[in-house]
Amino acid sequence: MSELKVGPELIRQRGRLARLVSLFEERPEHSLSLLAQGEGEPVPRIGFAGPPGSGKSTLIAKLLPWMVDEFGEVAVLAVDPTSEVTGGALLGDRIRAIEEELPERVFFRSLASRGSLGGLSASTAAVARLMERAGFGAILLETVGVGQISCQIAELADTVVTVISPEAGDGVQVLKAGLFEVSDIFVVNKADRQGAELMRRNLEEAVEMGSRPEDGWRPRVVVVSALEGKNLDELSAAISQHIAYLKGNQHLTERRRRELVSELRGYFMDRAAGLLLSPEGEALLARLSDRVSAGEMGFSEVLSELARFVSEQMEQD
Ligand SMILES: Nc1nc2c(ncn2[C@@H]2O[C@H](COP(=O)(O)OP(=O)(O)OP(=O)(O)O)[C@@H](O)[C@H]2O)c(=O)[nH]1
Ligand SMILES: [Mg+2]
Repeated sequence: MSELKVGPELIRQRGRLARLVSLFEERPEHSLSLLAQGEGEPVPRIGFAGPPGSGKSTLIAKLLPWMVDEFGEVAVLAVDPTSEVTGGALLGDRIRAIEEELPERVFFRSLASRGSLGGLSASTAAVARLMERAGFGAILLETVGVGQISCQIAELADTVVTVISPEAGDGVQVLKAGLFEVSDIFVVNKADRQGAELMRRNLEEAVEMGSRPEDGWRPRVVVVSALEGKNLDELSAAISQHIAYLKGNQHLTERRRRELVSELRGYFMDRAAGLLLSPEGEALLARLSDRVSAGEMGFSEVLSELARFVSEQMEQD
């Protein structure tokens, strides 16, 4: 794997950036080569989750001018496990309009799953790391739908903003998806409609009853109307406070370390499994098992042989 050099100049080279995104989407392990350049300051990743149609994209579009003022260039990644055509396309339209208004400052990309959900979350993490190195000041993630990916948002995003509309059933969907436990900020959107106030009270009660460590973050509940641009200040303040909380407690650094540990473990295990399943690996396993059956070799010697094989093969890469 060749080492990639990526610096803050990349943010201005949109063509090269787009090509690297495609590469990392296909082969997330390439993002590990960026680590040779050392760890930079972690860039906040803010995830927006919630039921379809609750207003995530509208809200992101309305928040972008503030985000850009607050953090500098912003990358928006739409994480769509379903397809490239449905929900993600909608987001695309809305964010692209803003991308045109703030062309130098916003980069939008839709990441659709080509394979497994796990693959989508690995490629999202890889692309987020690329954006971090390219000099973006914040990374926004919008997930589409309330499936499994919206729960994985907690692994990908540092700040989880769950957007709910007062429509019947939205609250239930959030609970069913397990989003309640991972949310740092609840947004009751569409305050211009009936039922927003009741939903806020219910959420606040639920937050009050929930358990959390004494020094933990108390999830906020904010009522807004993305459409009318109402009360967005309160939401942006809550987002800033959460980021300050994470930075103040070294949580961001710790999160990146944990992410890296799990990536390294994952890639090593994938690579080792691939080698043992290769024709050479299969042949070695067959030879070793014959010797074990013949009483010529013990279990720990077998493991040493396998470890040697894996390490020699990996060095040849
Ligand atoms: N009345 C009202 N409608 C809103 C508000 N915010 C968004 N909408 C409308 O709700 C619909 C869905 O908005 P989106 O922003 O696409 O919602 P989303 O959560 O991104 O939807 P998916 O990406 O499909 O999950 C659109 O018709 C918006 O115009 C609001 O504050 N009030
Ligand atoms: Mg959307």
